[in-house]
Amino acid sequence: MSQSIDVVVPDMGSFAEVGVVEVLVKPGDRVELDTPLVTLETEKATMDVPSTTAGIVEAVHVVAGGKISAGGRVVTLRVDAAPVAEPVAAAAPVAAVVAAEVVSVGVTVPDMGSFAEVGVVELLVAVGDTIEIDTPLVTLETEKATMDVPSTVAGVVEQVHVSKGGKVSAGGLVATIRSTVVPAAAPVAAVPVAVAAPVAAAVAAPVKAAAHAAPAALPPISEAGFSKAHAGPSVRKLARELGVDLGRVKGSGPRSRITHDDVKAWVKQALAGGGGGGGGAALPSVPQVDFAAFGAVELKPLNRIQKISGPRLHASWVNLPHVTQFDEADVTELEATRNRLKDAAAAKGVKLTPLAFIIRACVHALQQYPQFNASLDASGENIVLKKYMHIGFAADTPNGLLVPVIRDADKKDIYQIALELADLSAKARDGKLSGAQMQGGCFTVSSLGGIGGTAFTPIINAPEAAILGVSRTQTKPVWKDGTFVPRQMLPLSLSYDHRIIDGAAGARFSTALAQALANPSMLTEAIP
Ligand code: CAO
Repeated sequence: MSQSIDVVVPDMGSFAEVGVVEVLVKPGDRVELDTPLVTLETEKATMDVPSTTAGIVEAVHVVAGGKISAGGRVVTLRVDAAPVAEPVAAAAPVAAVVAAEVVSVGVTVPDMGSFAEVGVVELLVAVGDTIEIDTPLVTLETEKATMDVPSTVAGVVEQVHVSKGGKVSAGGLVATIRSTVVPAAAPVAAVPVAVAAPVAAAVAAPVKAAAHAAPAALPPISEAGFSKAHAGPSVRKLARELGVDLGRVKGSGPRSRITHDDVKAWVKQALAGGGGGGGGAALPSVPQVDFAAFGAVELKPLNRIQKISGPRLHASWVNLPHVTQFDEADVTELEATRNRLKDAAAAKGVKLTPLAFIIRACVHALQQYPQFNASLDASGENIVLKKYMHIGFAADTPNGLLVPVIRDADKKDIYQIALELADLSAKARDGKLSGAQMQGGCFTVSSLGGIGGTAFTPIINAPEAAILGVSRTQTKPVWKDGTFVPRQMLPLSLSYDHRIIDGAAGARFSTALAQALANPSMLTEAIP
């Protein structure tokens, strides 16, 4: 004979109308005593409502995204009427009198359907770890799913037989666990096990003690992002426990899968005030939109360079208060000089583009205003003034944005700078830049002049203090000596870190830059 039992939400203190964030069972599921049924979330904590008895889920009365209060029905369970249960405590003495035996138990990969040779994407335990039944041991990933292999026994991990990046098939040994068990001959089976908790218990089961307060500094979980995040079940559980919105965590695993370490690192960064991965701890999240609901879409993963540069640009954008100063430099004389020099230079294999002159002009301005050749130190209390002048330039490559660095630009004339520009640009486009060729920059120039545009707001290449954006030179009427004359004007967009450079210094720097660009003799001089 069977009977139906409702499991209700226990008393949750002062909370009413609590959000249902996850429904963990569906009709037809078999649950055990304490199997989590739903996850609820208040402003302060995430908690599972556990089943108060073993049985089959007959009906689920809540939906993810809904609200529920204490006493509200969560599920109805069909429970087999069992012989009157002995108190659980009765089992203990029986087990205790039987000599316990330490054995090594091999945990193997369960049947995974039609999959063989499945990739091991994460090892979740190490030799010496104490684990419980169901502690996830490894995470496997097929083309279609990510799954954890749980331990079948409690004990201490004696040996791990798989390695990250390796392959396993059903039946393969995952780990050996040293476990304390009751010998098979012991009369365990004879011990009555409490299969049906008294019905009354269903009314007021305490909220599972495993409920974890969400750290106050972490942003709230956005369910849409959380549910779509590429992560295994145990990572999801950990994220729920720590109150981490998985949608904000960048995955470092294969195909950007989020690992346990990613979740922990994100929390550390968020609590240290670092903004939590790419999301920014205190930043409101961008709405998640199902684009496919509005028409056909195609998913194109970011390339390697975008994955690296994106978070760096974002970090600069959210951490550095940017101000962009716009100006124009009269480059009429400079262009005349460049045209005069460029054929002879080309004969020697040097392409004299405006950028070489612009970098020389930056050297002049940086020498006058050393706070632009500086960085704020990690404590945020000191300015590091650099006695060297390595200037980076943004290079547009088929693989994305790269910033090669011209070392000691202050010691090089325009010809040397032009040669290095061509060499480093070619290497950038061919993917042949070394790490060292992109390090140590003090100031960056981003020239879009060869492409077009009148002005833009470049993002500082943090921790540098400023970046110069250059747009396309245009011939404009300029008022000079009582009349309009055609002049070639180069648009400048100087973004600077307002923590260490004030507005007046920004305007002075761009004025000095414009003056240097207007006087090409300053730029073509030989470097002693
Ligand atoms: N106004 C008008 N024409 C300009 C100009 C300007 N400000 N700057 C360059 N040009 C011209 C050059 O003279 C050259 O013309 P010719 O071929 O007729 O001589 C042409 O534009 C192309 O120049 P270039 O690109 O070969 O050389 P460069 O030194 O100007 O630039 C590099 C090199 C690597 C900076 C450039 O190729 C590049 O990648 N630019 C994009 C940078 C970028 O993506 N920035 C945005 C980053 S996000 O902040």
